[in-house]
Amino acid sequence: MIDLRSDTVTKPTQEMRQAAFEAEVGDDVYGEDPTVTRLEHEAARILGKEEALFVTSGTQGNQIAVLTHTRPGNEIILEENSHIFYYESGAVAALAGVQTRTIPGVKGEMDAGIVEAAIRVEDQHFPETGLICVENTHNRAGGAIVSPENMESIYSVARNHSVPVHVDGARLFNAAAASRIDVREFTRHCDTVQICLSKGLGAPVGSIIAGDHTFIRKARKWRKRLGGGLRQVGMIAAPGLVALTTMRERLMEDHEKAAVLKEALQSSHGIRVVNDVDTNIVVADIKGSGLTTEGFVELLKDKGILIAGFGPHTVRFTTHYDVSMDEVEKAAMILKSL
Ligand code: TLP
Repeated sequence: MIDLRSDTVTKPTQEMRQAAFEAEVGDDVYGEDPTVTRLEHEAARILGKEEALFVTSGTQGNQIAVLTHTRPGNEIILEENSHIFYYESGAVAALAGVQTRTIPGVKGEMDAGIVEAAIRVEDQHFPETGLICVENTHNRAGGAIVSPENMESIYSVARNHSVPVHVDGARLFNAAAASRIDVREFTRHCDTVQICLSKGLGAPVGSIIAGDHTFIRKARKWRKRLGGGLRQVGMIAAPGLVALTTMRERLMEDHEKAAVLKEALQSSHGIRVVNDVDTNIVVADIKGSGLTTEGFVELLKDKGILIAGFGPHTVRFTTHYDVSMDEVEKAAMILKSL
């Protein structure tokens, strides 16, 4: 099977397995796991933040950020198709007790003027705006890159109103690789950031949240409250460290694979590519094929390709380390023959 459902399906490399096997460990709740400490220091350095914290997943990282930045009854501003709003099981309402104010984006980017207009003024009737979230790359916008300029304009507005900005950067390294700039060109325009080790970077488990010392101290407490304080966590931090230090450079290869799929889909009858394919995600409208999303997913499965349903008439192809260019070219041939 050529598995293009998500970059979350990657399995740990031999080097990651070896690193897990050999990891020096200790009880991290006592702050005694040298491997996770090394991972957190390295992550903070790469992301240009004072401190970082290892968390179990992207969802946990985002939720800890929302819990740390806000109080129940706050309102948070996010893009209307953002992962935190769309795919996290209503956690911000269930856990943080905040309400959401969604803003339509263009290719994942929110307009800073619209964000500013959505920030609440002081009035006894209104909730307080507790947080603005930006997603980069933007998953439902098809892995779209939110430019540093857009992030800067939103951060500037946010600071004028003393509202913090959190970036869901599950795939932020894809944005940096495709833009050929240091990831800090993005992270300097936010207070806190979450990055996933277990997507394009290929680690089996884990995410990082990063911010200033005060944020991380509070976030550590929320992680504990949520049951995310782990013990000999070096076992899974070690592959995360391999992912963070050795797998960023090669993300461009995934983008090249996505470009091959894009080209194939564009020449398939009844299929329309709807995103720009900035990075490793291709979204296709399959209405013209006469099939439902489920029918299309099944058809490709019968031909040896796994993809993800994305909407009533849309599907998502995601490239990653565990599909080779040969496999992608094979998938492209099949798609062209549809
Ligand atoms: N995205 C997954 C699914 O949940 C949709 C995927 O296959 O793309 N932020 C963004 C932008 C994400 O795309 C994801 C995962 C997360 C956060 C959550 O990460 P995990 O799965 O580690 O909780």
